[in-house]
Amino acid sequence: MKNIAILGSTGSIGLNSLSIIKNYPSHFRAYALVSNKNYRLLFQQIIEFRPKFVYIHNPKSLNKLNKLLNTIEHNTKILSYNDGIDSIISKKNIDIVIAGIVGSAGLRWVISSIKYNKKILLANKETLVMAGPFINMLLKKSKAKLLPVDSEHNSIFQLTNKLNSQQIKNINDVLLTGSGGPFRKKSLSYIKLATPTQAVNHPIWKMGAKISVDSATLMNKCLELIEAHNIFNFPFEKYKVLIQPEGVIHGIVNMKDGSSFAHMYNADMKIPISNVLFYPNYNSYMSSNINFSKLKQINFEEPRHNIFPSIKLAHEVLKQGMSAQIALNASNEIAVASFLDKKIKFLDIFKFIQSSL
Ligand code: NAP
Ligand code: MN3
Repeated sequence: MKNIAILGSTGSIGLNSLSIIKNYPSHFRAYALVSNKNYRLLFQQIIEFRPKFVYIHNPKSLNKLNKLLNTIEHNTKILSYNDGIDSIISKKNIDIVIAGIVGSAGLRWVISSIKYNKKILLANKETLVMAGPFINMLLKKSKAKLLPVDSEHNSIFQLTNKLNSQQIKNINDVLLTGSGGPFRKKSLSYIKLATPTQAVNHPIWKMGAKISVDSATLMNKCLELIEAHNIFNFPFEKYKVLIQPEGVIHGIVNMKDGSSFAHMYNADMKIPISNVLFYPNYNSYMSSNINFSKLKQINFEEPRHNIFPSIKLAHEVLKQGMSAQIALNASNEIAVASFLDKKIKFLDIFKFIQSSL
């Protein structure tokens, strides 16, 4: 039995994780839940999963959660900002941490999880964009293990795990695929006027608002290039981005002998999450395969670099170094929040990032 801490339990990654845990009660137990504002959903999760510990970040939500908890009998200890992050992560019984908080708020939780030698399932890519080299340095000194949840990185992880050292040396390049987001086919004049509702309406994945906007700007692929660079040991030039609108191929490894390995499944985050949850054991999660005859075709195209400068930005900041990566991540996060608040227009996100850099 493995005890799990789910960081961001009320979010998209958190809900997918809980739905796996629920189906494997003899393997996994939701031991600690962490969230920010959504006290109503957290309350439901406390009733359903009976965690030992809960941390809620937002003070107003903490008050409201406590009021709800006064109406039931429970044995959950409620922690908050004043108790600190270590107070939860340091618990000896926690075996696995699912890092599913969105944005830079996730960084300190990952640092704490490394400090306490946890197995970390990393969805929070911003951590590696802000602090990749620092995180890798901490990992070297710790017994913690960091495993990728992000679908592209999880696919590359699974593919390269199946290759021997001779084959690894003979990799030509690694393709990070992306669906292209909701504006893949839209005209520049449409994109200029795009609303938050249109931007978060992702054609393939159902995800949180921030990553959905990142998918629409292709900044998600920018962040993922930097993420990949910090997880795997290939030179940066080896990573390429390719748009694959059906969202069935999640990673491709091209070999020097002309062959390619592609990792495929129906877009469902429970597949990569369960892969690393069970790792190093075989993934016992059951799901249906792609129905290839129904799918009929798989298309590929290059990103529209003239409209979306995101991929170029990844190359730029990696050349410039850590301060540029921190500035890129922070300015993107603020710009996306401002766009969602209707304070700036969609394409202003790029202007904001570029001027910050
Ligand atoms: P989401 O649905 O917006 O969920 C974010 C979660 O983080 C919520 O539970 C939120 O709590 C919590 N949170 C936010 N700020 C917090 C803070 N300061 N302290 C504690 N908890 C906090 O986001 P998501 O789509 O699950 O994405 C999470 C991360 O995974 C992102 O980094 C994203 O890039 C990455 N990722 C997601 C997917 C996906 O399929 N969703 C795929 C690949 C990678 P409240 O809801 O209570 O406010
Ligand atoms: Mn991804």
